[in-house]
Amino acid sequence: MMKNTVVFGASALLLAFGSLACADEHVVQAVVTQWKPMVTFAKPGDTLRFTQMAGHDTETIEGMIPEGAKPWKAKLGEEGFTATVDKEGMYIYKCNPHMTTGMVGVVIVGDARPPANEAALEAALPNVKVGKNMVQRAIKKAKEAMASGQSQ
Ligand SMILES: [Cu+2]
Repeated sequence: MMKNTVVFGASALLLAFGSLACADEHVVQAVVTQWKPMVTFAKPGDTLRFTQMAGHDTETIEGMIPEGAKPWKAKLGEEGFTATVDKEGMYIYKCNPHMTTGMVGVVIVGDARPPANEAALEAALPNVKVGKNMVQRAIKKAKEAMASGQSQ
């Protein structure tokens, strides 16, 4: 009886650790005026960690994340800022100082192809106030990355 309880306890502990270890952290570097990688693949619960952020910030673009997802915004130069992506779909984010020169990144969460909100993002594109063409370019890159299965 006692032994069973101990074994059960150990399994529960393993399960708990297992689910924790399952969430991955993806590093996104700010390199000059680009995100590297520009397109990241993730699963719900993963985090993005932004590095080399001197002179940069990161913020999700309004209307360019899955419905119900939590937007994020780092301060300018905030090193090691992390954002957790809980909802499946595409998230598009920018660096405010360099958005118009193409510093727009995408994280694709989950395995659905196309992502559930891809059409919604494209439909919302006309509402993007600044750097619309760069958002469009990022969506195109994301599609290429999904087709090849490689982050870019
Ligand atoms: Cu920047």
